[in-house]
Amino acid sequence: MSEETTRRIDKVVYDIVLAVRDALQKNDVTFEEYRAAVHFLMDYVNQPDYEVALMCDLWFNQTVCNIEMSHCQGTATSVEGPYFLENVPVISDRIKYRDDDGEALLLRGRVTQTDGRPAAGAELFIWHSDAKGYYSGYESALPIEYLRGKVILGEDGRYEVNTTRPVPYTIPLGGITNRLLEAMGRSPWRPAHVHYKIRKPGFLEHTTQAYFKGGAYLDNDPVEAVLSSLVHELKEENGIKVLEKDFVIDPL
Ligand code: MBD
Ligand code: FE
Repeated sequence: MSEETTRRIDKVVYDIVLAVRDALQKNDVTFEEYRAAVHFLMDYVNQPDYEVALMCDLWFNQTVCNIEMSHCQGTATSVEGPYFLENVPVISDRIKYRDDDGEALLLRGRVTQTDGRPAAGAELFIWHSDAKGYYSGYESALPIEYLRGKVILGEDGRYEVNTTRPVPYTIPLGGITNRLLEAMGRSPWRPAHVHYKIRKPGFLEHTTQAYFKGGAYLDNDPVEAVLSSLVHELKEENGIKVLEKDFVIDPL
């Protein structure tokens, strides 16, 4: 490892240590409380590993997005969450769903670059939960060709995809991360959302989410990831709800 990397790791990790010490001091934490916390962390080791990712994403992922945004000109980015999958079907105008996956929703918009040109050839990944809050690929009854896909954008950078409208969602209720939230008196509910990720060589990977104006839990997201610019008002065309969202991606 280079000396520079060693210095960087020491700086960040030791700053975290100092911040934790500060919290312990400020709250007059007892030895008993400290031991209880250590035992709780030991319990995480025996859980499915996504629980660790879930806890980290819950507290820290949006912060990293905010840091990234402070150096960027593109549209707002947001938490990837634990349910992104790489090897999904290429789609054009339709995400595969089942009859009972809920209300129809049309996703439409355009991806441009900070230089104003369309993001031609970029990959746009879209994924969201079903009407019960499940993500495909994580439930055996819901294989990955459902409720997710990847659009290869054409010269105009536009996309238009039919799918269904996701509903509010809880983080896994039986999991240890929810045990932590419960112990803190916090809610496991996230507002309904659609996930997006845009990739184009030479550009920063752009990961974000869209929320629905007027939806439940917007003010009480445990992930603290609902930025006002990510809350979208649905339009209605020919009896179908439309979520219009444009993206601007940054060069590397
Ligand atoms: C999700 O669906 C999600 O998007 C995030 C950020 C955390 C947990 C579950
Ligand atoms: Fe999600």
